[in-house]
Amino acid sequence: MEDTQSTRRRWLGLTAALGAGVTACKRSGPEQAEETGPRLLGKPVSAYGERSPYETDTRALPNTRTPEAASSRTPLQDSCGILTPSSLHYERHHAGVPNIDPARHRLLLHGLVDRPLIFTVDEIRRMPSVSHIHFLECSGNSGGEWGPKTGRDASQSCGLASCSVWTGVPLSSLLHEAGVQKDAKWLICEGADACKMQRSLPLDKAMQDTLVAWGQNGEALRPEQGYPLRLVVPGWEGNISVKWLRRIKVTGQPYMVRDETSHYTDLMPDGTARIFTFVMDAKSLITFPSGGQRLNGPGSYEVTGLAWSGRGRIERVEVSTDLGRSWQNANLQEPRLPMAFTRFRFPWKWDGSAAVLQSRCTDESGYVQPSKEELIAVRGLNSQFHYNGIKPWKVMPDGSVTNADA
Ligand SMILES: Nc1nc2c(c(=O)[nH]1)N[C@H]1C(S)=C(S)[C@@H](COP(=O)(O)O)O[C@H]1N2
Ligand SMILES: [Mo]
Repeated sequence: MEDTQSTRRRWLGLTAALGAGVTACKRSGPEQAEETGPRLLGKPVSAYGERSPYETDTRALPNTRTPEAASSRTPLQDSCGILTPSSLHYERHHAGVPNIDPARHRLLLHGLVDRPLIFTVDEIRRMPSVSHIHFLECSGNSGGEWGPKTGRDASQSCGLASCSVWTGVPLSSLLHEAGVQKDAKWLICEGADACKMQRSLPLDKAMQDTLVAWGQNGEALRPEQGYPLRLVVPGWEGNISVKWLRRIKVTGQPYMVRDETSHYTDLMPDGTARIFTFVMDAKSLITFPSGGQRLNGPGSYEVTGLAWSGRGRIERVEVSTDLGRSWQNANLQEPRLPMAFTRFRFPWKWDGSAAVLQSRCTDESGYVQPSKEELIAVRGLNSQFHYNGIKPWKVMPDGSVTNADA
């Protein structure tokens, strides 16, 4: 520990330095900083924190008369780092957010198991848990990018994706507890919301890394994210991460439920449909500068954005500032976690002329994010889901930034 004298000497030194600075400011003009800070008490401590009243980012809300069966979007353009605050995590509900009392909620695990089990939320929370950072992305994200009029800003283009640290029990622990029988191959997972959302989950993935999560970003899940229990199926389309989880039935086959037949299938150019396209392919997005933002004159900027892949880690992100003629590696910020957002940064000197900025990522499987043209060449234009094409932003000479087709 430092003795009081040396602490005081350091403190005096600091105030002397500050004093000199303040005096210098006073001499420089009439707009001196008011001496409010040290004399007035600030707000008292509070039981649950709030952000600064000067911060105004919000989720983008849909223009719809049925907001219970809709989605809100994360403002990725304003994001920093790799985590999404829970209050800005995108939402996708098919029947609104149920109000569930955790004391009365139960999770039933039955079907092809030796011991059917009913878990209370307390019992789940008592089991050994893990915390993992994973993105969640709706496979309908960027659906508008298939068309001629694409998203005007990062949220509109790509805001059905967020990244949180999820805490929960590996689903494999619950399955071991129940004793999975040898004919078991699939799990039918059901939510407690009014639509009783169901999805069929292959047993392999359930055993590998799927979580029954109860925590999000250091506290309980938000009701919008599935409080008190949800599945987190890392790297797979958001729809299969069933929220408000209340039942898992172990079966020998998938059930071909509504959300894997009428939706969440991909109609191909030849009229056949892909089904059970679970994995989210690698994708990246420049968040700054992005549509709706404005550059304040030519000079140095840091182009930054996010990249992620359902197949593991992001290995490489390249940035082009010249309509795709040349590409250069961006810096990847650690930690670079599998199936999580990775932040990339790229120093750029803007000369003030019109420019098109694009990012292209490669994941650890070697998969390279396609251009819109490459994607359409394979998938055609019948698909609503799984769009992961490169997103160009256009910087205009006046500094405004728009989508490239504006
Ligand atoms: N029970 C239930 N689970 C659900 C949904 C739902 O409406 N009900 N929506 C799904 C869809 S389509 C997605 S993309 C994700 C969205 O999760 P989030 O709202 O936490 O972002 O949850 C999935 N799980
Ligand atoms: Mo979704």
